[in-house]
Amino acid sequence: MQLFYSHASPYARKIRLLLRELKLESRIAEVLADPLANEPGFLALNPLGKIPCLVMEDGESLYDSDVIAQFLLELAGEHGLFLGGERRWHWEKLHSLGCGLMDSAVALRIEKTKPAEQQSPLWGERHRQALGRGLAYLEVEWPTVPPGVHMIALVAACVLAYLDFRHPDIAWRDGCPRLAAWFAEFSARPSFQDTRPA
Ligand SMILES: N[C@@H](CCC(=O)N[C@@H](CS)C(=O)NCC(=O)O)C(=O)O
Repeated sequence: MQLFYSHASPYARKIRLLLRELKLESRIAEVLADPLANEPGFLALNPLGKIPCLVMEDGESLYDSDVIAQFLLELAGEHGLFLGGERRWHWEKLHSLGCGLMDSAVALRIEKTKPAEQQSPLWGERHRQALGRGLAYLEVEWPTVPPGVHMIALVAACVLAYLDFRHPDIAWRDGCPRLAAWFAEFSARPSFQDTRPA
């Protein structure tokens, strides 16, 4: 099987972290890809032209990152990483919050890379505000989140690392001391070190 990824993509990093945490690296080859290159072979695998994209043993491709994550969890026989139990819907919401933060951070990056005259102050500010409110909520909720490796932790770690990488001006640690303390510990994991943006 193959996983198409780029170093900078936080969505791809989430999957690369999961591969390592599930010890599936030997079954899936990682293939560096540039989605903006519009390479026909890649577009045939994912008509959306996005990474991550996984090619399964039978040659069929899978996207997006949440579908790939579910496939990998089933492959590894590990069903506990999407938290369940009495608070299941709360955990699902926090997972969605992390995914939404990722979307806002990537959208803000896209906004910043446009030529100045094409940038939208309105949308730039809207993404920044969503990030600010979402991080503040996650900071308050974080003590209730179970320790260990699960999808909420993987998504949060990839978002926070991406903010450091692409938006250091946001200085997220200033308002999020609990997340900062957790992130300092989590980011020492070999899976995280091994997937740092090159
Ligand atoms: N919802 C998708 C988002 C994937 C995504 O937007 N990937 C970006 C890289 S960070 C990409 O490939 N962008 C290229 C494009 O939008 O054309 C997922 O979770 O996999």
